[in-house]
Amino acid sequence: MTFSKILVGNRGEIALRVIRACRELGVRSVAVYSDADARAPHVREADEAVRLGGAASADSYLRADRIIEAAQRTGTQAIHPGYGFLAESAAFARSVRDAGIKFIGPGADAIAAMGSKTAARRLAIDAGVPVVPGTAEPLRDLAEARAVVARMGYPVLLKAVAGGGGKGMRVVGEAAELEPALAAAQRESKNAFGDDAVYVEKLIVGPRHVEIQVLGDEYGAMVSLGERECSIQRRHQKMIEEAPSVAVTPELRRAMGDTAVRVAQAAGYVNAGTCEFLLDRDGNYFFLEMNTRIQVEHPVTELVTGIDLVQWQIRIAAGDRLPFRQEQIVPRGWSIECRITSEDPANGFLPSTGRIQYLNVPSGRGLRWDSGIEVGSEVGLNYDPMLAKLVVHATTRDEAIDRMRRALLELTVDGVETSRDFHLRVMEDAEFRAGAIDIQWLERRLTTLIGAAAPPETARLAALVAAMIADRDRVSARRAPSTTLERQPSLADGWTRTARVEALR
Ligand code: MV4
Repeated sequence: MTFSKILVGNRGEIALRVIRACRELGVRSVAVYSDADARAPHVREADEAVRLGGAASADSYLRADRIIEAAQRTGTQAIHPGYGFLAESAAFARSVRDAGIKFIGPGADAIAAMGSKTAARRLAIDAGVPVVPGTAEPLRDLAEARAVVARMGYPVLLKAVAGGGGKGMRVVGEAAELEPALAAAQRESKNAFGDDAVYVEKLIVGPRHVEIQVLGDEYGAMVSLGERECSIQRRHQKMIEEAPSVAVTPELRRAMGDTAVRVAQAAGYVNAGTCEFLLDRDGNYFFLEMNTRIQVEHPVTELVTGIDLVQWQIRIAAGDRLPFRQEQIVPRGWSIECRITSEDPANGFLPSTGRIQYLNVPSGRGLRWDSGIEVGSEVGLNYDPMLAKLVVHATTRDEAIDRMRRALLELTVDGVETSRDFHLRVMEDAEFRAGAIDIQWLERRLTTLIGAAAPPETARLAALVAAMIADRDRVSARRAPSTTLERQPSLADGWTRTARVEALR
């Protein structure tokens, strides 16, 4: 390892994830933090820490200049950007390199090429990779849009050239909708990205969202690490991911893997990256875009391949060669990840704020808990609502679902509302168990998945008192409540916490 010290330009669970990889590699880590994070776990766990500025991201984790200055001041040789914030900023990657520091990720040119969705499409088309029918250049005006769409047929999807993550997208079902949809897509793109360029694709109806992880070194070697099934998302925020996908056979895995490697190599890609595909009901797949960062859901790939993606990101940046041959990489077993967020599913996933009062973290066989919070953490509105990722690994998909359900029943987060009960309902859902999911599944099933009635006010009050008593027992006396406890077998009445069940007697 040629690095002795790395700066982690991020916060929360991904900062801790990178710090852990550094420790295992024998590399010192430098955390950066905002005023809101002065006492955050990532600051404590790193070997050194540098304050960036105020709580707002714009004053801290988005300050490229201060992050680079912190790296120089602490004598670090490399910066890991995590995900979000500056992770996919070609300008940041370039500034880091120009400062004589290694950016742990692809080159600025590859980031820029994949940042333009039309450039990525042209790259894929030139590499002979299937993309959704549509344009590879921005639409000049309404007349051109009409002409193009007349040839393709409705429905179509307008997309922002600078997009990704669904912003600036508009479905157009018929000719009359085209003019207002084009105006809306351009306006939204301009607001979100400062660029109103929009292009058009045929709308694929009812597909799955399947992505392929790749890893490439600086000497041209590249492998694909199998797929992740990411169809369970709400408003373009993924909520549950798994690896492998029930829809992917070994043959399809090989074909999609080769395709992902072809796209990445065409872009001169180095380090970890992910190619997103739509997979339709007939098993046809279409390249959508490439994410040039480590992704939130990378653990499911780590658990089925046994390969530490973050360690390899660091080793690749340090100039190591990949030692894997493609044939050696075979997914083993099944992994599922639930993103535990501070959102209230019963209230339209409204972000919830507060201090974490009590936390019972699941443990036992086949579990992984990647989290940025602890008891005492203040959950505010400055950053992403994801509190933790609960990840399981088991032999089969059925066993992975059973294990995730068991782990969710063990999980207690007091102090903020969370998505925990929502995830439990998904694990108990027959369609999910059958693997009958696509990108519209969650929206379609949302009312049943958040449907359980809240208990009446008196029960709430009784439950609160009981929880306080139980909490006193747990925290002060460090022992379980002495009453006989009975765990509800399921979420049938939407009310499972042990102490509260007790209180309702
Ligand atoms: C599509 C699509 C269907 N047809 N493109 C969403 C974000 C960006 N990565 C690309 N996305 C999609 N592109 C065509 N031609 C479906 C999605 C899509 C999606 C669309 C609506 C609602 C949820 C979605 C979840 C994943 C992907």
